[in-house]
Amino acid sequence: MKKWGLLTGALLACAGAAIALTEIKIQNNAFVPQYAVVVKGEMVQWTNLDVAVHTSTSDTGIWDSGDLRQNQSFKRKFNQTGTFPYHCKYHPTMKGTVRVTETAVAPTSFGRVRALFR
Ligand SMILES: [Cu+2]
Repeated sequence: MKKWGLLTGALLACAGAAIALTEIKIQNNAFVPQYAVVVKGEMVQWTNLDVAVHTSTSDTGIWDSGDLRQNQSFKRKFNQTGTFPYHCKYHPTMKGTVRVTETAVAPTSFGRVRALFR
């Protein structure tokens, strides 16, 4: 039942033609998924589920979420194509990448998504 509710919500969000939102969880000192592919103009939202404070900080200084406490989120719209690596300021092992494409990538297996980052 809950699953269907979530699915319906996602479909309604699409029907409303709102800006697509890709959600990245920060959980157990990791970004999940670590690799995200979005289309130009879409939003990415990071939500920290850990008790520890984390950040989403661009490796090249493009963005910095500031401190995200548990259940806090940070949203950013990606208007340029490219590959954008980021990390957590407090935990150097926490790394992630957002890849922004010009057009939608067809539904992919993890392998195909991974291949985009090579
Ligand atoms: Cu962290």
